[in-house]
Amino acid sequence: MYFTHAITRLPADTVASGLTTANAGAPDAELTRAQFRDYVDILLSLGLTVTTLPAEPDYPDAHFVEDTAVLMPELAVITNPGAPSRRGEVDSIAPVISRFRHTVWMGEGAHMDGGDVLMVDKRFFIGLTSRTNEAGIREFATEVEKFGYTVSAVEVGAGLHLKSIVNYVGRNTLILSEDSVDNPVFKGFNQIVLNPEEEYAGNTLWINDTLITPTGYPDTLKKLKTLGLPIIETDTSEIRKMDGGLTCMSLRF
Ligand code: CIR
Repeated sequence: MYFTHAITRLPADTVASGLTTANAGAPDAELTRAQFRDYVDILLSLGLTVTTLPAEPDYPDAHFVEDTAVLMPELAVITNPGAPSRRGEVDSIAPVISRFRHTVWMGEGAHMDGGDVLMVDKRFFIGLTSRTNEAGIREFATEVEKFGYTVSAVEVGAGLHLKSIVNYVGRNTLILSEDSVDNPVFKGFNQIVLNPEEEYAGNTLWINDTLITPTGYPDTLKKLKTLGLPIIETDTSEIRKMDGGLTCMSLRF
C-alpha cells in the first residue's frame, strides 16, 4: 500500500472537552496544535499531499479524523462513530472524502470507529470494542467483501481501539500488546511485543516504509530499529491526554 494523500483536521480550542480515559490532565490547545503541525510536516516530508480541514469547536474530538471513515482504493466507508458525541463529525468530512472516493454510509445501529480498523493488504482486522459493534463489522464486511477483502473481528480486552494495541509496521510484522500475542487471528505475522509500560507506542504509524513513532518509548524504539526501516520520532504528549495517537490524526490513502 503506497499512500499519496492524507486528510487531517486542525485541533480546536475546545480540545480539552473531548472524551478521554487518560487521567493525565487537560491538554493545552496551542501545544496540541503545535504537535499536530509537526505531524502534518512529517506527512508532507514523506511526499503526501495533505488536506487540512478547519477546526470544529463543537466537536472537540474531530481532529481524530481516522475514526470517521475507512478508505481503500475502491471506496470509502463513512463510519457511524461509536461515541454519540462524535457522530456529527462525519457530516463535514464526508463531502471532502467523496472528492477522492466513492462513499458508502453505515446505517442506524451499526457503529464503527476507524481506530478499530487495521488494514493489511486485502485483509481487515476489526476490533470489537465499546465503539465498534458486530452490526458495524457486518455492514462493513458486506461492502468490502465485494472487492475481495477479508474481514476478521478481533476481541479487544483493554485499550480504546484495536489500533491502540496492534499495528502493522511493514515487513510482514505487527507491533502488539502482550495480550494480543496468542490471538490466532494474527498467526503468520512476525510480532514485535510491546513492553506493557510502553503500550502507548504500539500506535506507531507505517507510511510508505517509514515508521512514525511517539517520542519517549526507548524499548519500543530499540525493537522497531530491528526492522531496518527509517524511523521518525515525534512528541504526542498533548494528544495522548485525550487518548489520541499517531494513527488517529489522519486518513491516509
Ligand atoms: C475519543 O475518545 O474518541 C478521542 N478522545 C480519541 C480518539 C482516538 N482515535 C483513535 O485512536 N483512532
